[in-house]
Amino acid sequence: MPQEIEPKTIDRTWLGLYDRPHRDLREFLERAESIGEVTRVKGANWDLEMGALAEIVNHKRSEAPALLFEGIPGYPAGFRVLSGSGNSSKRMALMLGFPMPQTAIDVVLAYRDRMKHHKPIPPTLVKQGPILENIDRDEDVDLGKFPVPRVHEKDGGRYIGTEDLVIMRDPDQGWVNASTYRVQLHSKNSAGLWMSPGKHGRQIRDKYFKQGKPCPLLVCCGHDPLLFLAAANEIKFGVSEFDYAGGHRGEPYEVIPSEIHSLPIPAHAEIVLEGEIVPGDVHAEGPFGEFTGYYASPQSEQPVIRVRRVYYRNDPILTMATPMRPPSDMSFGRSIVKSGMIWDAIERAGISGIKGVWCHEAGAMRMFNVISIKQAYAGHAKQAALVATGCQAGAYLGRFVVVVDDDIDPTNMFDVLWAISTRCDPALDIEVIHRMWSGPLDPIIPHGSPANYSSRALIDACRPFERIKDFPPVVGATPELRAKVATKFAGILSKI
Ligand SMILES: Cc1cc2nc3c(=O)[nH]c(=O)nc-3n(C[C@H](O)[C@H](O)[C@H](O)COP(=O)(O)O)c2cc1C
Ligand SMILES: [Mn+2]
Repeated sequence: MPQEIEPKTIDRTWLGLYDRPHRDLREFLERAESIGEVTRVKGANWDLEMGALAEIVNHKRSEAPALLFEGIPGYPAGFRVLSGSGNSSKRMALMLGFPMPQTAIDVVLAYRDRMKHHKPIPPTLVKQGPILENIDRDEDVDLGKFPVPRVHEKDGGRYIGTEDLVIMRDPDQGWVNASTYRVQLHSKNSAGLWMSPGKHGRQIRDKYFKQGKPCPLLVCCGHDPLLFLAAANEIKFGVSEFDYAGGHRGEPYEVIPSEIHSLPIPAHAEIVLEGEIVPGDVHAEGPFGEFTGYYASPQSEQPVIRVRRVYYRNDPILTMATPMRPPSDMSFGRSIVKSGMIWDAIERAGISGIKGVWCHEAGAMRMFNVISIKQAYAGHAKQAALVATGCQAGAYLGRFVVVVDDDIDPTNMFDVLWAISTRCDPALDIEVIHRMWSGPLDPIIPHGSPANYSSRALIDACRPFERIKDFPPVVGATPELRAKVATKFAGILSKI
């Protein structure tokens, strides 16, 4: 058998405009700007103005452009902040190497196709890269040199890590996890780290702390948005987000071993902090306005990162995500990826007939997820709902999973509510599952509760399978009648 050789760009097209992935965040921004997907903003203050502008712009319209803040008062002219790197169908497709999308579902479908042959590609070790242009060591570390935003009015401070990667090595198995956890600026060389119970970084931290050891880490605060996509989504424990993102890119990321802990620094990143958290070394952290739309967890004592190295490029770009009452500068992009991941998980569980998945932004991209299926047998709908609510991509902080027939567009809230209203008999078709994975950010869990659980409702809004054939027919003209009448009265219709 000849060995199967997969060309690098087998299924990658970057909107049909490029034949290789962007090298880094800067090249991604150039490409996005050339198709009108970036707006530059001069003169916004780090203190609340960038956060409020992100809110105004993203509440004004869906798929708003990314905002590149430059000329930030009080900072060197070239030091920039970026909001909303991947928050549109086009930016998401550009990031992942997909064709030009017409709708969000096109991106979800492309993601699902990609995952049929996606293979993780581990990073390549290199010695040099632009991230080494500047290195501040020990007493020269001063996080205050970056225009770190205070995002919302009731936040407990400034957050240097929002669209970040917290990079740690599992002490037992040696694999590297890279995930998005919020990081608050405490002083010129210290920062706070908040990780919810169950998250991989939290599990890894606990392994070090149980042995009484410090947990070494890097915080990358500006990078290719594809790395953020991997870091901010629940992928398998034991699979490095670097490898997963590399698999989408079709080429390995280049990484440089860090000076103190030999952790992988993305060679083309913008700003990377290196340090460690130490058992018992804590400081007040938060509150922080979160993605559910609430300040759900009050200030609490959290581990302190003692920062001993800061690596940064000339004129660095800090990436910022602005959680808020949705929609936000990341909610659209996250709906796309979460929908693709849950769809993929249902199919990997062996279930057929899935026609669409959409995790609504109004449900904070996790809490109101709709699946449409072509029912093939009794119990099909509930089987899909159970996987969607229990799979790794869908389990954390979920709430409602709704399954609808394939004549309902899962992205259309009006149609979904019509299906729930008319095809779901609450006593029979709503299943409640108790004590599922959640955490302190869940507004339904009382402050300080040690029980980080919440329940799920699985809503079967499909026609009952045994009655599919004789369920009352839907009222509406046939396509033929509609077309005939629309043609005859085209003149009137064009004025309405
Ligand atoms: C902008 C943003 C900020 C986030 N902040 C946190 C956080 O502070 N703590 C946390 O536990 N999860 C946070 N998350 C969610 C995690 O990134 C997500 O659950 C991810 O899958 C965690 O990685 P892991 O699966 O390797 O644990 C955030 C997500 C986003 C998009
Ligand atoms: Mn992980």
